[in-house]
Amino acid sequence: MYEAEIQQAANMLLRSNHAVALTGAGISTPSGIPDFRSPDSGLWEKHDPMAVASLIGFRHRPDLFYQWLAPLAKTLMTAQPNPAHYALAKLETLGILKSVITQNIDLLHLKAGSKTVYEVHGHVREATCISCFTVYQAEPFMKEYLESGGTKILRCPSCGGVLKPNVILFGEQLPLNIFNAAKREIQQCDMMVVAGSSLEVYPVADMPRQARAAGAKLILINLSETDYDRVADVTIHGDVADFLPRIVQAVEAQKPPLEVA
Ligand code: CNA
Repeated sequence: MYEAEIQQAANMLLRSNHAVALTGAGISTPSGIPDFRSPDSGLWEKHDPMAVASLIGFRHRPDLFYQWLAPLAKTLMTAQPNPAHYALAKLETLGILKSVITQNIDLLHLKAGSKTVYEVHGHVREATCISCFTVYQAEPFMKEYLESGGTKILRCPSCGGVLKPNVILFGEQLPLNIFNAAKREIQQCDMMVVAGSSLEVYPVADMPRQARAAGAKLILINLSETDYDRVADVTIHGDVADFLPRIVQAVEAQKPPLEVA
C-alpha cells in the first residue's frame, strides 16, 4: 500500500535543497510512549489536562502534576528510539534533512543520532526551581521520585522550592530562542515532512502552513486524519515506524553514494 506515495515522497526529498521534519507524539508511540489524542492513550482518561498540565495548575497543585506524570516519567526513562527516529537521523546523514523540529520532550531524536533538533516544547533533561530559578539535570532526582510512585514533589536542594521539569505546559510560553530558530528553518525550507502529529496544538500547528507559504512541499504521515491532509503533496495514513524507513530506503536506492575524500 502507498507504493506510489513512497516513491513520490522519495523523489521530492531527493530534489529538495532544505528539507525539515516536524514531529509529534505519534513518532514515539512505537517506542511505547503514549500520545495525547489517540483514543485509549490513557494520558487524559482520569485527568483534566488544563488542571494537571497547565502552568497555573502546576503552580497551584504541583502534587497533582507529579502524580499524573509518574507513569509517563517511568516510560520516558526507559524508552528507546524506533525505526522512525532512526530513519530521520539517516536522512540527515545523507545530507537531505537539515533539521528536526519536534514537539516531543522525550529526547528520542537525539538518542537516535539526529544532530540538529529544535525541541520547541522543551525536554525532560532538566528541571528548574520555580523559586530561585536554578537549573538541574533531571536524571539524579528521578529514582527517588519514581520509587515514591509519584507522591513526592521534586524540590530544589538549594532553596526547597518546587522544581518544574523543563517541559512546556499549557498556558506557558515556548522557549523563544528555540522557537525563533525553528521559524528560521521554516522560512528557508523547501520541503517539510510532518510525522506523527495531530497538528492541533498551536503555534506549532501553524508551521506547515508557514512552510507552504514559503514555497515548501509537504509530506504528511499520520495514523489519523489532520486538517492538512488535503493540502499536502503526499499524505500517508499509516505508522511512521513503517513508512519513514520505507521512504528513506527509496531515497537511498536512488541517491548516488557520498564521495569519500
Ligand atoms: P497528539 O496531539 O497526541 O497527536 C499524535 C498524533 O499522532 C495523532 O494524530 C495520532 O493519530 C498520531 N499517531 C500516533 N501513533 C502514530 C504512529 N505510530 N504513526 C503515525 N501516527 C501516529 O500529539 P502532538 O505531538 O501532535 O501534540 C502536541 C503535544 C503532545 C505536545 O505538547 C507534546 O509535548 C505532547 N506529547 C509528547 C510526547 C512525547 O514527547 N513523546 C508524548 C505525549 C504528548
